[in-house]
Amino acid sequence: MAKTKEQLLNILDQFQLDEKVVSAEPFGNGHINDTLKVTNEKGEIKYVLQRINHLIFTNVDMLQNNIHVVTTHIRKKLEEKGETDIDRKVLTFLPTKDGKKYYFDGDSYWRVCLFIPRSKSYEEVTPELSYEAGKAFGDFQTMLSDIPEGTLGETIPDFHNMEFRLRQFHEAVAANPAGRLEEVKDLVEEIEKRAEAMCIQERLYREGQLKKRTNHCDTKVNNMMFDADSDKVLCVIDLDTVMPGFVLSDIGDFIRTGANTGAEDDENLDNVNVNMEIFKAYTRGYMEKAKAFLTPTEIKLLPYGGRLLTYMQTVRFLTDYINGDTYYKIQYPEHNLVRTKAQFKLLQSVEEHTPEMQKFIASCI
Ligand code: ADP
Ligand code: GN1
Ligand code: MG
Repeated sequence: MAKTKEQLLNILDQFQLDEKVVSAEPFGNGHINDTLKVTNEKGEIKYVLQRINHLIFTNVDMLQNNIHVVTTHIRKKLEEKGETDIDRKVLTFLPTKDGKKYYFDGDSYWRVCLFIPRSKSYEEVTPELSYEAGKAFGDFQTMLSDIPEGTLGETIPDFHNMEFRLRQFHEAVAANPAGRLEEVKDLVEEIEKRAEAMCIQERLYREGQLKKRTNHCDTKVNNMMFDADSDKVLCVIDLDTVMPGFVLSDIGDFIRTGANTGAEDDENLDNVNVNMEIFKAYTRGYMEKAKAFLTPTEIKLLPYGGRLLTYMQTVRFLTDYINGDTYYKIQYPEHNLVRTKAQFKLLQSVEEHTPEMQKFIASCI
């Protein structure tokens, strides 16, 4: 439900803010939550207000508890390392006046964090930024690698479980609720051809050869803040999906987003290809940090990360299109189909470049 300015200010008033705030305006372009920037009387952006999509994150208590554990853990690590300027290096969420981690206004769940000053995010990256991003996500996983098993819940159960995503896809195909199946049958066939080969992680896990670790699970380029002056990464943001899962998520999703020469919803498929310079830079940065904690089995799997996450996203967009757009926010009726086609084009490009990717990763070890 859309909120008036007065209602938004009233929501903000439920939180322990240090300053008087006067406006909350839309910010960012996520597909799931609603994000607003909040300004003070001088017109400075001070806070970020988010409405949590509780149809997707159904357990808001677990979600906010996970985020609390992760941000406190990172803060402690940064303090131990003797870092300064810590409020710009980890998100700081503010409690409500009655000490809760979120506010429920009767229909929506809200949270507030500090806006990170003198920072910027990118929708597209250069190889230099990509290298920084690789190091930052490698660091992020390293810092979280000693959170004891069982501490964090799965905020979306089986979020990056490929077998589960294929089950949802098969259910959509069988039910065909929006009558769109005929139009996408070639894409359905392409998904089926690759299905078995894309479920390696789940099989290895069942056989006891792969463990779960704490992943970010949404390592899109715009989910990290860079320092406005130095272009070094300050902070990893968008922590809703930080949860136990398989290791390929955090290399794969960056390659899927950062190393795409086109847009995620590009209508011109000629624009969409994998940018190998971005891939190499990210992988080099990531490996520098992640080498220390990766097991030999995980290292063997890495070259397959970009392919897997691009395939998974193709499956998820297509499932949503077949279901009649019930999950992702769309801007026009064919949006999920356009996203599916662009994602599939990217997958084909990643497949073509797989031998080159394998060779490069081997050279980083
Ligand atoms: P979404 O779920 O909508 O992707 P994000 O948490 O990623 O939400 O926020 C969207 C955008 O808002 C980010 O890409 C970033 O540019 C900006 N942003 C979010 N949180 C902050 C923050 N604490 N400080 C500065 N900018 C932020
Ligand atoms: C969603 O919230 P946002 O837009 O960063 C989605 C990701 C997808 C992505 C596709 C909770 O991320 O998993 O990869 O869209 N998040 C959730 O662009 O489903
Ligand atoms: Mg985001």
